[in-house]
Amino acid sequence: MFRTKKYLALVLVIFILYFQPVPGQIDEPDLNDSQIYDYGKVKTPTPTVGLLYPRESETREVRSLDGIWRFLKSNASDPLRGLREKWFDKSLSKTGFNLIPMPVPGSYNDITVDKEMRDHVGTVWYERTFFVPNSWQKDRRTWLRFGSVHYQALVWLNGHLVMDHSIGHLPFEEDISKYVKFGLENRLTVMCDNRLDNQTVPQGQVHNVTTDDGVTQIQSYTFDFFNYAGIHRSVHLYTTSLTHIRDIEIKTQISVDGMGRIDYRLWVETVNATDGLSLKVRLLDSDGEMVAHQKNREIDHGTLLVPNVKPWWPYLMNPQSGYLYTVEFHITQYKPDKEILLDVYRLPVGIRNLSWDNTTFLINDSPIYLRGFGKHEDSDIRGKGLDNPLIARDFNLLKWIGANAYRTSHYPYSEESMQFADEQGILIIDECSAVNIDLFNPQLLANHMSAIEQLIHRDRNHASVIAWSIANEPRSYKKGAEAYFGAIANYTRSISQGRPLTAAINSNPQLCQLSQFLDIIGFNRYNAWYQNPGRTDMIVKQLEEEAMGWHQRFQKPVIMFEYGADTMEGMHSLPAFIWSEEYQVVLLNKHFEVFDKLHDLKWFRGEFVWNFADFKTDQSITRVGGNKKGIFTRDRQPKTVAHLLRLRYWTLARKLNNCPLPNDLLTYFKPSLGHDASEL
Ligand code: GCB
Repeated sequence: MFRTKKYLALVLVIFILYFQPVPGQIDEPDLNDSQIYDYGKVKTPTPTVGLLYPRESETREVRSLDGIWRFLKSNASDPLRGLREKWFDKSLSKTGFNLIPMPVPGSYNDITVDKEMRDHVGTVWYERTFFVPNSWQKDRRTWLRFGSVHYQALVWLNGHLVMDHSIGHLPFEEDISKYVKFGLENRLTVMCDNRLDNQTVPQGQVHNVTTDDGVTQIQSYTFDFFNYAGIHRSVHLYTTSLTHIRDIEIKTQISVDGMGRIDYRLWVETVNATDGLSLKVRLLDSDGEMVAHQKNREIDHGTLLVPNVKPWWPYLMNPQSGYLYTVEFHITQYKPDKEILLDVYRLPVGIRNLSWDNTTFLINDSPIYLRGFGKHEDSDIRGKGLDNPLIARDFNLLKWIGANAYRTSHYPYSEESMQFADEQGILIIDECSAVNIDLFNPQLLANHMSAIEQLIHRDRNHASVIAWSIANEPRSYKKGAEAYFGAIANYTRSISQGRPLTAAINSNPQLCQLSQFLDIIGFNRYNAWYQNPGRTDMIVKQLEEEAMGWHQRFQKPVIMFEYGADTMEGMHSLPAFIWSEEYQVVLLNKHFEVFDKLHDLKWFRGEFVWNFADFKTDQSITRVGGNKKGIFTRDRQPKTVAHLLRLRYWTLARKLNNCPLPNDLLTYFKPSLGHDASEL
């Protein structure tokens, strides 16, 4: 019976993939710019459950499946051949094609020296084998979890389809206990499809083009970063007891008398009766000392009170930033003669307040001014693959430069980086993967809502996350945008978990039909770069007027989410000329002048340079080896401007939160300044 169901599911998947509208090739819905749909009929996503980050405990084991997998690239002209021929039924080596070694996690694009591999459009196949011990069989569940695969993944275990997930940059998992062979070898097969169309988030188009070698498919997209693909984040196996904690939601608050409060909800998956189940909760401080505890007959919710709480503060806003407690949940069961421990899960938690109104944005009742970056997950060879040394280096650079925030432009970043942000006190504007969306349509809305739902579900327990960004540079000036964004914003607000809504907008205050639905207005503007290139004398007035325009029309706090200039490291020019290091210095300096004026008006709440580091884009005549607007090079070394930005960010931190300055900030001038930022 079960086999029949699985068979039908596979047929359905093949059918869906086969008839998925690949633009320019098969039927495309007639999307026209001016059509306004009735979005009220679009079903909201089913809330995700599960996906707790895999953590070991007394009751849970975690095993990594990272490493070198076997890999096969399908022929671009026949991406579904592997499905038709059921390559998942046997080892990929039986296909007769050449398999190559492929690191997981990682993007596959830059691993080989093959242009076809770099620019591949369509499906690729990954495979590996693994063993699980017999001891995992009894009274346990075995879960298989992917940190992310871009864009669509189908996963088979020993030939059974166990997962199907779309939208890159987000985790997914399944209980595989029924399919796993305990004490024997297991074969795991993944098909990954990188094609983007008008309904995917982000959107793209696949076209047929005629080349010297015949007709081939190419992927086009309007967003400005390379569409890296593959198994981008770690793959884990983990075990739980049959009765176990499936999901946790945390909300924190601090009252005026310094009492911290943690409200938690648990989703506990139980087997048979829930009689005798109880929950013990312990809160440990960063030294591992217990500071609060509770025994609870209700196993699905409760509140912990924490006297004299140590609040979670952003970096440089308080000497003790990024303070994390650990909340420990124990599910036990009372039998007549004993108490059995069924599950333990530990979650790091920062306790803080977050609030905002029409002008201010407060953390622990103190106003926040954000100084940071738009970033990318991008590096040489690895592409968008999870890379812990890179994450650690980036956080060291953020701290060196005195930043306190970044936006996860233009998609959810790895869970490991979110954990770093909590620990280091770096504030996150958490963005979903809706970049440059256009041609609004109901299926896009459904996928966009799902992208937001999965993002919020994944990241809601992070103290570092202070806002949800629902889109980057959407075509919010177009007819149809109001209905579309009204629907997206309503939905996001209904699940927003105490965070404000924002977006990075490049329309203008008069035309934008999205900003009315936001709590914080973020805008992107490239004065003296895309607008008036070379004219650094045309920044100040225009920028000031634009920022005022956003606030006047919407009466909301305003943040500049993007500004900057492409800069070739090592290219110098005096006087400054575009693309030179000097030009980036002058351009940023002019922006600082405006930011300082705006800051005095209170509602201007932050400045984010584009970009933290140089990054790879698709090939284009406006890009020299990628986007070069980085303050750091792609290999994370500073350009000249990094020193200027460092001076600014630290000066701001000193002025606003009176933090001590680093000794090497201005080595020569330091004695005369005596560390008093007002003299800088
Ligand atoms: C933007 C986009 C960003 C680009 C940047 C640029 O407005 O949001 O993705 O990379 O401009 O440098 O063109």
